[in-house]
Amino acid sequence: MFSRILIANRGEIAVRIIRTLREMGIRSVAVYSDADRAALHVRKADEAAHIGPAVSSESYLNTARILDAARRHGVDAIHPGYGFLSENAGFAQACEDAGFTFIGPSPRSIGLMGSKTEARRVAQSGGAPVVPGSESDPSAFAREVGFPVMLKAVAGGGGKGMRRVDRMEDLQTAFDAASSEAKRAFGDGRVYVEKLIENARHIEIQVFGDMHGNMAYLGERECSVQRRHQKVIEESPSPLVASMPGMRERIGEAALKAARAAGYYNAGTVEFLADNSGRFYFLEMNTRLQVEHPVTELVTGLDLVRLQIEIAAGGRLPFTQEQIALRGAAIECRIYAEDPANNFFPSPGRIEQLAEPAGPGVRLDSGIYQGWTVPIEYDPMLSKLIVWSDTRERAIERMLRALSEYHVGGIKSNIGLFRAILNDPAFRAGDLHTGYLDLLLETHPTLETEPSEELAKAAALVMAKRLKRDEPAPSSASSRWLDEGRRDLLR
Ligand code: MV4
Repeated sequence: MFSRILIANRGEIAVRIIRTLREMGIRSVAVYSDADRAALHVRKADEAAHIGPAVSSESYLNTARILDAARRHGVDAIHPGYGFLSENAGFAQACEDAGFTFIGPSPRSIGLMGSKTEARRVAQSGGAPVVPGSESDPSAFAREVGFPVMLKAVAGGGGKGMRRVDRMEDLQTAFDAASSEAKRAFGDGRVYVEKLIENARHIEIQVFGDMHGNMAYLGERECSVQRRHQKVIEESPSPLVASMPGMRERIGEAALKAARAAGYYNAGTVEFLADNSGRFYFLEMNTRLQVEHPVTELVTGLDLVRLQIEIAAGGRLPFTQEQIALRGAAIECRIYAEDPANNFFPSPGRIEQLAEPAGPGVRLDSGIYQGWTVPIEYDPMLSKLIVWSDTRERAIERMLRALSEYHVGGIKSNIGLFRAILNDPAFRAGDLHTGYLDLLLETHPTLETEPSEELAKAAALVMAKRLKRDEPAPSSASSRWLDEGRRDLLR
């Protein structure tokens, strides 16, 4: 087993990995940029290495500087987390060439799945259903299967270089726009075409393989609640999969077919589009641990980071497919420093107050602390709030309770938005698709996500005045203890 591991990442995922390393008795080495000198992951690690300025290209995305830190600290292995260099085949290879174990799949698997067209070919060759599509003539394809179609970047991901096309007259213009967007974003302007699957759900399968040829799927996650390709809520099990007899086994086996065809090992996620009839199509494969991995951990009882490390050290999968059972329901809310009332504009700044939820069935994977300043240079995700309960209904109730305990002061956050979603009848019914959140925001343009500042000030004034006169509050929640506490706060 490894004795020292470097985490080539930051924020909540670095903290998450450090926690498992501590449990395994492996020393953790954090890396940090100028902007992250005081970050939580640096405080929690056993050792820390400064790797450069705030700009990612000179720190968290800089292979030479990360390998340099790995050498200085004498680590055995490198965990890439998610984002940054986690799906960079060149980085995985460079780690191995420098004598460090890369905790993830082979550079070859990463490379295969990095090209969306190559990934389709691999998945199809393994026997997984893929969306009908073509790499040659988009107009011939559209004539044959009909509109709407979707143009996609070969090097794509995250919706960049993607265009919906509804009419033949628009095809060429859309193709050129998608191609130049892809060229700008990925340095690769190649575009291909697929039949568009309307109002689909985004369902993904967690897979795990070892280097001895064993592989299993660990259930699904439903990630349909998203905005601009940014996931907002994820859950496991998927309400759709849970309602369709045999679907979990069918989609799970399809995921394994795609992964096997890529010679896959370690943690991976196979993404599918699914319609309400239970048909599904391979979309792409993510060759990393994902942000939303905790919902799978809560329903399977497994520590996916520990599994990743054991497999990277040459270990065998410690279970067979038959031993995997999903228990209860888990939901994750991604807490972002952004303002839902102002078009989700990022809201970095100093965390002036922080009250964090806890209690039965509540897990908080956080990268922040009170008094820390959220840097503007990186992704504005602050934390992930994850709950588990025995049923989906109770998990929703538990999430609402946990959210009511969560206060982040000094910056804007999307905490209030989740109350609106979790109380929405369509969400409660599990009636989801990738357009769900846009639709909810459209139909409730004045969605109350935060009590207004004026209202908060007025409430504080009323309370101050009442306490000064020694009048108890008229509400049933009032008591002398409560009043005494409030008086204390106002002193
Ligand atoms: C699609 C699709 C409908 N039909 N492909 C979006 C990002 C990229 N990973 C693939 N995406 C989609 N591909 C076909 N043929 C709809 C989407 C899509 C989507 C997929 C997953 C999660 C959220 C999404 C939001 C909008 C569109």
